Amino acid sequence: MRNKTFSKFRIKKCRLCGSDRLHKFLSLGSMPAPNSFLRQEQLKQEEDYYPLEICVCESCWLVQLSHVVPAKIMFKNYLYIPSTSTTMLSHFKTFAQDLIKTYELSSKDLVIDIGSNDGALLGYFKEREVKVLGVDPATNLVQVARLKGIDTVDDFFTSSLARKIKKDIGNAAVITATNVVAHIDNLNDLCKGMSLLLDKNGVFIAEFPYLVDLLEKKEFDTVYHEHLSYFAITPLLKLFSTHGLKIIDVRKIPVHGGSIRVYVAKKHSKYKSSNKVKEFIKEEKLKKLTHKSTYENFAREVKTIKKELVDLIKKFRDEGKKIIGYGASAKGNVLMSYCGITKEMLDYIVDSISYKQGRYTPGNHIPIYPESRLEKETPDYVLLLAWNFADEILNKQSKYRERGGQFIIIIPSLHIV
Ligand code: DWN
Repeated sequence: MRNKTFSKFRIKKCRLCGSDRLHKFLSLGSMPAPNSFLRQEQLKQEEDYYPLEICVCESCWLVQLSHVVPAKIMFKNYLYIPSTSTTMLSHFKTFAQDLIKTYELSSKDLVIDIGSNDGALLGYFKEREVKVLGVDPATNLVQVARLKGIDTVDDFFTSSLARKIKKDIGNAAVITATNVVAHIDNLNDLCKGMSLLLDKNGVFIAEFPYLVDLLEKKEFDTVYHEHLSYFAITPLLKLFSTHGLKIIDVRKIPVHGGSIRVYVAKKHSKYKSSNKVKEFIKEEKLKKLTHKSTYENFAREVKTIKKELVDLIKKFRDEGKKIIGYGASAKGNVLMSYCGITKEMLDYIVDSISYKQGRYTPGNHIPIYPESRLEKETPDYVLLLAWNFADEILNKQSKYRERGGQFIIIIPSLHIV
């Protein structure tokens, strides 16, 4: 079955500063969009492949993808649902409670969540009587949010939508964006919209994977078509200041392999920038994020990991061992595609999300079953494709491990537990 490869989506300019000095440092090959899981009847159809390459802008040092897959293809029907993980649910609950306390939010205040998914985060504000509004383009998830009573706009967040919300509903005391800013192509329009919608002393809080963690823990499989940007504080300072905004605080958070939470306010708001911002900038200088060699070294390390993993799986298969995958994740699809892991190497994958069960992974067509299959079978090894939930999953599968089953974990280094 032929696969159509789209190289036409290559960018010519940096999405943050417009420079054309884009230095490509790693190519992971071409592969389907990472969440495009297939039904049985689609297996014989042609799949669309998109180049997955990463570059760094030598002007503002934003790390970004070299190709942009149209957002409608990736996000109109979306299968990433963080609320399926207890780790993420408790993360959202603590996050919401912390914001309500810090900014003394009440029923008079409006909180808007950009990329609100199934409304899980906003639900924690709503239960405390805070006014909420979700914005998300995934029609399948917007329906779920609305059924939970979370008002949600079924669209991408843009400055024109921000203008409409401001006119129809009013300004926001808080705007949140968890794992969505990295997915947005037009960062300048995002800032314009956010600036329009925030109260004078309003705060925008965004969470996204942190570039330093990606580089240091070699989390190359978090590079996929959905993540257009890989943020550090250095380029973000420039982005926000261009739009009359300032970073007032930064925190490191453990989710998704190491993320940062950035607090942004209007330049003339009552909030002052904390020293944390300067500390992050100093740290990033020490990590040489504005040196091309940093990215060349990362690319070399990734190629080593690929070889180690493929050799290990081939060795186990030659010994007649049975290996399956755990967590039909976007990152897992990138890992399998880049390392050439086929359905002959992994018999099947188990996953907790009902949307994904009964479907097949894009490209290599490995079947996905419910986790309960591991109660009945004991494959010799499980390749943990959702390593960001290692604790939760290893705990959940203690019985499989007591029966002698072992997990192969690749991040931050290849090891078996
Ligand atoms: O930005 C994004 C990152 C944060 O997450 C999204 N664009 C896409 C998404 O990437 P992902 O698909 O790699 O996400 P997850 O949430 O890391 O995928 C985990 C997978 O593992 C899910 O399909 C659910 C599954 N899972 C499971 O089977 N049992 C997860 C847990 C916690 C479990 O116990």
